Amino acid sequence: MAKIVNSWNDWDPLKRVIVGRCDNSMIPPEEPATSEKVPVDSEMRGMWGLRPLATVERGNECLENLVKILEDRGVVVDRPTPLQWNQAIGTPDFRNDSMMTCMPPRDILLTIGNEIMASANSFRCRYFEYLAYWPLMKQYFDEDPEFKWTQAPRPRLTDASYKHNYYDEKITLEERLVRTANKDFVTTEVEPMWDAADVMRMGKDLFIQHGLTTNRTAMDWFQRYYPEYRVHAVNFPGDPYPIHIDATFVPLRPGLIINNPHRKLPEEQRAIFEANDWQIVEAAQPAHDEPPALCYSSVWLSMNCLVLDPKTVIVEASEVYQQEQMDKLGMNVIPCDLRDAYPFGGGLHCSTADVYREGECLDYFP
Ligand code: ABU
Repeated sequence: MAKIVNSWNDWDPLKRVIVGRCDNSMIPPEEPATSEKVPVDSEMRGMWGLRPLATVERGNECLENLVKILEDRGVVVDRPTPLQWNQAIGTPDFRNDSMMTCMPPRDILLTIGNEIMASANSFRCRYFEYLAYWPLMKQYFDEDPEFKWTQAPRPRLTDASYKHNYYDEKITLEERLVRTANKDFVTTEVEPMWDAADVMRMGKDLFIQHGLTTNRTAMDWFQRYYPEYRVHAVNFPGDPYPIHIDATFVPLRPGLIINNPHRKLPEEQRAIFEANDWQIVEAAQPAHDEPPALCYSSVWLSMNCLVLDPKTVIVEASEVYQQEQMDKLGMNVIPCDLRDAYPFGGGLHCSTADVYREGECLDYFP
């Protein structure tokens, strides 16, 4: 029996990966956690339902572009099994009129070593998304005797999990920034809630973004679950919609990180990198002024790249400035046409979840 699951960071040579699917994707109905994320002027506000079929087909076409690039380079690609996401769901604690999608996998699955853990998302519409990955988890479980198949404690997501009236349509960008600076987010601390895309894995260190999708109780939970790792809470005061670390602070190889220039890591949190001779470089400007239509994410998906090994990176094809910068930083750049998959939940890193990268758990911050 083979070893199938192993990954400790985002840069070791990638050998096996999950790529999401857009099938049956929904714009979910508003709920306490999601309304906070959708900008006031977004064309998506107040709208919900199945995403138009033509956009789903085009999104899937983009994901196939990525699959082809990966397979041509010998990477094994696994795909989830989409559900009918338009079904209403319920638990003893809440009801929701629909689910969302199985894009992007990065929000749901966290791979640390030989363990893949399904996350504890704060969006009710994402409560059952893990089911799309369960056939793959069972396959890995059958084929890899060391694979640890784990589900983080499921949050109850009762009304007590959210600050009510936190969101107000009149809130200005400046007021949002004050909230981010004060680490005042829409979730409460009654239970751990976290998206896997808020966790940046760097061997023995986990850097976890505190923001709209991950709370402080989650940090505490991580430190107790992984006592042998160092868990660092990080936050980026310049981000009015702080969600997911992978369009903000992105490692390319040991010693090198690109940081969103609008979302700088605060001085005191930079110390650990500087003390260990890591270079933090400001990411290049995005090539677009606006995200594509019906997209939750920002233009900074420009830096949401997929590192294949410490010298090779896949960057979105239209993001010419980011490609140019990666090239200057000594990376071989592979462009991939993926922009029309952005509305389904993210860019190249978001659209994937690690299964196997060659390498071991190292201490980069001794
Ligand atoms: N899922 C990453 C989104 C980050 C951003 O909107 O900038």
